Amino acid sequence: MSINYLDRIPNNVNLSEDRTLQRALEHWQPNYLKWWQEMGPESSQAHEVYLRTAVSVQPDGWAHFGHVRMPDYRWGIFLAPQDGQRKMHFGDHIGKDVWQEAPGEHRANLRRIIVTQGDTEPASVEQQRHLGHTAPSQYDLRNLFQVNVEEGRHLWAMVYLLHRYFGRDGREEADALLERNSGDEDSPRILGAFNEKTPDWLAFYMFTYFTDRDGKFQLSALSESCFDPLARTTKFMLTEEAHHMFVGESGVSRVLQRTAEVMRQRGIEAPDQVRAAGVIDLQTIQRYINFHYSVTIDLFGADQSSNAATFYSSGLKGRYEESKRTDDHQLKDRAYSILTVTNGELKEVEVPMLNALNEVLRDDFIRDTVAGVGRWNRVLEKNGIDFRLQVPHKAFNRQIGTLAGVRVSPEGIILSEEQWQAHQDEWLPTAEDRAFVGSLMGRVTEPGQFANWIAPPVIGINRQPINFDYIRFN
Ligand code: BYC
Ligand code: FE
Ligand code: FE
Repeated sequence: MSINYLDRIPNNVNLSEDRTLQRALEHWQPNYLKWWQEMGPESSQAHEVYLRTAVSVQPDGWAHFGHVRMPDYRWGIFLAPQDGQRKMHFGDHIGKDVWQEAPGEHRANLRRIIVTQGDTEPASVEQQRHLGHTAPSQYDLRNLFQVNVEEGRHLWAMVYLLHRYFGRDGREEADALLERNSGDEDSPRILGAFNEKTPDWLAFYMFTYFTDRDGKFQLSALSESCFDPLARTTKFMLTEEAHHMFVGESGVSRVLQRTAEVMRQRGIEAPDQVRAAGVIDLQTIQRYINFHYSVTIDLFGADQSSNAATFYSSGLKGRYEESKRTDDHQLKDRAYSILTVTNGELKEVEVPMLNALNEVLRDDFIRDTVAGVGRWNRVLEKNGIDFRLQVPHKAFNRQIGTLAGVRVSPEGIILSEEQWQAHQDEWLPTAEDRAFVGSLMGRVTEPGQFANWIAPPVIGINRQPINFDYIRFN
């Protein structure tokens, strides 16, 4: 299971034994590198960045740290070890051996799931490509680049599956993953949130907190898949996801810490006074939360979805922590409640659970998310600030599913179009909010120095000091 770094493409799948596959991937590799140069982190190609690289897929000690130029990062193909005993543990085929090849009758659905997953990875790199110009510290810049190279590797993970298991159409899909681009009018990325902008570092921390957490839940559901190669590759991807969410959670915490400190020291509360002190007001932070939360919960898909039922029953995609659940893992006669609008009111209605599995996963995500927002509030509490952040109502600002386009306040009150128009600037980031946050963004490059609007982290990367040279600018 050790990783072979001697091959042109590092891997632990014995790539050199499958010459056709190796050639196909070696053909894709230069296109990937070209995409990285054109659409990856701007003006960063010569920097040496203190990155971690996987050296083993075992849970302990898989990482090696060292300064590398990002284009030289060893992107490769790493799958968690195979468990030869694995049986299907949910859906219609419970008890049978898991698939080692793509099952013919589910091939199209499986490919579609892999393509959708794969599409998000380069999309996020594209969304974040400008941020290097305004990093608040070397430490943060390094974290951005670490996230970027790992999202690049996640693309590799899905491209491997497409090439290895889907023949010609898989190769075509792998090419298309480099051809769609975030926000492109003619050929956008597949899912909504991945066509939004990530214009500033507050947006970046929100994205890694909320949207990478969609990654955690979707990948967890895919790591249950009865298509074993998908389960094994997503399992390894999950080990990298934890760091992305850490960057988001600790990033927002540090912004809050700095704002709270300044508010306390100067005895100020009003947003304009807080802004005048050069830090981000809590009301703006709340509006960013409202935005990123609502576009991210849309990523779970429609609350009633026959696709979701099919994916589950056929064994392609499980639930979060499927193996730990104690029901029958078939869910044929179970119900689940979803929110709908009936006679102008939000009401819960029971629907067949199989059709509501997107909602089940969304609710798992929401529970996890709310816990972290509680940790953010403790930062405010410790600083003696009364303001509390919260996630908006599930029906707020939705574009997908039953709640799409319904006008609902963050508290969950149904509104007329006029009421919505009159108040939306209090609830979602305005052009002026973004301009203000943008005005704070300036590049800080001295080791150990931080922009005024964010507190330093508690500890450095890999037990290095905070003033370590995480980036060698060349
Ligand atoms: N935007 O029946 P439905 C990550 C479409 S994040 C636009 O609900 P389904 C990462 C849908 O495609 C994890 N369109 O669909 C994070 C369908 O279209 P068609 C990503 C949307 O298939 C940060 C139609 O609406 N992984 O890794 O049940 C950085 C009907 O919807 C959206 C995955 O998503 C949307 N938000 O559910 C880097 C896992 N939502 O067929 C990386 C794989 C739905 O009518 N994907 N639609 O044209 C899936 O499991 C499913 O495709 C979805 C959608 C859960 C996304
Ligand atoms: Fe990813
Ligand atoms: Fe991620």
